[in-house]
Amino acid sequence: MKKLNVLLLLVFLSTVVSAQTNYTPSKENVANREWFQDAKFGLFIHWGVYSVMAGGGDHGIAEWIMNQKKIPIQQYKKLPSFFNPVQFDPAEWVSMVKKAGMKYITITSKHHDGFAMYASKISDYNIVDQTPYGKDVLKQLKEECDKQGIKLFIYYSQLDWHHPDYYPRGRTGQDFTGRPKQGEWSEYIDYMNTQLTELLTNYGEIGGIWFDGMWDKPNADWQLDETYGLIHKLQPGAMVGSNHHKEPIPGEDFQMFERDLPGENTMGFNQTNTISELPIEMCETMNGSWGFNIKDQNYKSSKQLIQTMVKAAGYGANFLLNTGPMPNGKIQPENIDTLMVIGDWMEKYGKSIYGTRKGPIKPLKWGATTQKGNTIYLHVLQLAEENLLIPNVETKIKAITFFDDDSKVNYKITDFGTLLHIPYDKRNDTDTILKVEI
Ligand code: JFZ
Repeated sequence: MKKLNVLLLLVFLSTVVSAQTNYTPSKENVANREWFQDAKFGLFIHWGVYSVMAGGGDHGIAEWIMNQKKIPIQQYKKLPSFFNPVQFDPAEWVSMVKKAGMKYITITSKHHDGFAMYASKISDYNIVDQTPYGKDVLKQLKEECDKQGIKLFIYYSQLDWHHPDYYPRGRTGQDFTGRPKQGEWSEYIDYMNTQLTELLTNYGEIGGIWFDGMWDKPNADWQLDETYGLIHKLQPGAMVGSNHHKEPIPGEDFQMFERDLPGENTMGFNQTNTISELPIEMCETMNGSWGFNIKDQNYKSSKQLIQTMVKAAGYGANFLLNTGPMPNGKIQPENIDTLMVIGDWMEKYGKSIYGTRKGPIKPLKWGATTQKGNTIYLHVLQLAEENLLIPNVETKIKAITFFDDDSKVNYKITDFGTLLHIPYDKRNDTDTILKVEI
């Protein structure tokens, strides 16, 4: 009898932890995963009513300002009335994305503050009902994406600092919000599923859903079987991913890494060093903030960002680079400048990134490798001398040339590895690319 109880408990628990068990991706989904891996480079957009506060004069605060400054809902809900992005021009945004060499956009539809940046019917806490702007930015952006051939992915925060039924509360959004100390968790799950249904039915074909916030209540019953099942039923091609910092859960279609190369953990977020066989993506900020922060001038150089993208590609990962648009609807000019430099680089060297998969040599201090068919692209990012010893590849090398001018690279295969001669005058400051034909 006791054994049976334990068994029943185990069966019960395994359904509580909940994943979309027995999930087999549809044909469209499998095709989209290939598309995704070929695409390699996308724009992340964090935009919400928090952008009005521009970080509040603090470094490192933006979309988290409600929680970090302990702003009660009663006060925070005044923000939408100041949000009026009259200069928002979706055509400008999407053209910029194309010029940057990016293939997709992932935009926040609802962040932790719970405010919907689209026309939600289930809650009037949304951009159309609460802001003087009164228009659905998601719809406008999607229409422009369709026009210009850019895929749109939707970020959705499962964590919610506004909804009363997000209860019991998690690590964040606690008493300061002023919500009653009660709530019906299952009501919240229903609410979330309704919003996701809106997002997956009112905006045409969506690239995927980028979840975030499960980490706020890691042990809650998120009922992912239902949510993931719903998404895959409404749009079988849409890819599901979640920023839970753990190994992918059944029902997910890609794995993501936040501000770290796959498998690395310099930020303290990543809780697994397993890199899944699923498509992978790494997201990164241009300064230190996701949402608009007026004080954060800590911009990474375009060289640094290109090198990170190259290394990510060396792991087979996409690079999702973030911008936090301003409350007037404009993209920060500094970000546009950086994106244009990266775009020029992509136009010249994109062949060594787009459509590639991780190369035979995993990223090392000197650089990374990507591969497409019989060509391995050797990206030399950092090299003090003229000689570079790399691990031998298994297949026979036919020729090695410089990407820039097709001139031959002198090399010697030894027992210890392949020794390459890379003269200083052949160097490219950002990335010296060698083509290895096998
Ligand atoms: C999350 C969000 O909180 C953040 O605002 C942004 O959207 C980013 C892309 O994703 O970042 C996290 C997630 C988890 C933790 C910290 C930041 N955490 O567990 O401390």
